Amino acid sequence: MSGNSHIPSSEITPEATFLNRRFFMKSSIWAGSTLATAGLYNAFTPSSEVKDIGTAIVTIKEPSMETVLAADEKVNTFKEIASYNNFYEFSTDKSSVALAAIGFVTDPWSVQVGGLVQKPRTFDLSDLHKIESVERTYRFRCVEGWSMVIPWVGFPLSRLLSMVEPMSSATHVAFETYYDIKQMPNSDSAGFDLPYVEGLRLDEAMHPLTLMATGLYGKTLPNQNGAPIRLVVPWKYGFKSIKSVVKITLTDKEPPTTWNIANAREYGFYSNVNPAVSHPRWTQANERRIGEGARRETLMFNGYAEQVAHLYKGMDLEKYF
Ligand SMILES: Nc1nc2c(c(=O)[nH]1)N[C@H]1C(S)=C(S)[C@@H](COP(=O)(O)O)O[C@H]1N2
Ligand SMILES: [Mo]
Repeated sequence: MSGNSHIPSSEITPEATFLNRRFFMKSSIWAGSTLATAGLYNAFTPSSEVKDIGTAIVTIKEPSMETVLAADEKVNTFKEIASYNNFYEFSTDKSSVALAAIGFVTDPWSVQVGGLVQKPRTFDLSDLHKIESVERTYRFRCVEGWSMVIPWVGFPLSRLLSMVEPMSSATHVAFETYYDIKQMPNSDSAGFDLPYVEGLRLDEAMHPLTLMATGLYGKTLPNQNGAPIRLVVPWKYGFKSIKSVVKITLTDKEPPTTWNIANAREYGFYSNVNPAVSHPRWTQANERRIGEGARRETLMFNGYAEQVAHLYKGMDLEKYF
């Protein structure tokens, strides 16, 4: 069962609040008003809107990590985000995933973190809820050519990785989705081998934009969006953002990734959003923002070039697509 049982209703933020607050991020919903570690953030700005919703939550301004949306960019509605999904284990029809995933058991849950780390550890939900979370509104672009703007709740993956102390030999991070043919009705027809696996370079995984999302719109993550915990890497195509994660392994090799195994010509390991590198079936130069008519131009690194371009300095992005 998912549901919002552990979030007091007074702390659930109405959608309208997000629309007015896109330049601000809020500290942990689960941890109440706990403030983020100094050092990571350099300014705290209590917002009047937060007072309006009657909570003790303090907004945090993180200038370097702000999602600066263009003036004409709107946050997608909860309904749009929760009813148009890719989660092939449940269905390959985007509008059928929500219903197919309705009974998915996401509590109890555990995430096993190991490999090249000093302190391997299995995190259960209560351990994960103790990790300080933030709200981040990110553009999200699927390689098929649609996109949304999503207000996530989660914590930077770097916080989790720091807790297990990666060894200096670790260069990459591998992720694995929960897999149970009894709970996932489309397992045999997903079109690729399960469990779904993904990977990042360690520096990508440690980048402050990289989140483990546990909610959206201030609510617990819906099953169809990858409950109870999924990766979000906003400058990469959506398929890198692996859902319902149960295993995270630090390695010294580039990990295998589901879509690359399925079709290496179409899907590379990096999969950075790049309007200049085309895909054999879908243009990457522009995109259809869900809820809008006209197509939008796709931005380099999905609009996060300022924050992430340095990670790929000197790399041929046609080759490492
Ligand atoms: N385990 C798993 N994770 C997955 C997928 C999937 O089929 N299985 N689909 C990916 C793709 S292609 C996209 S675009 C995003 C969609 O996320 P959303 O439904 O929350 O928008 O999830 C990604 N993560
Ligand atoms: Mo996707």
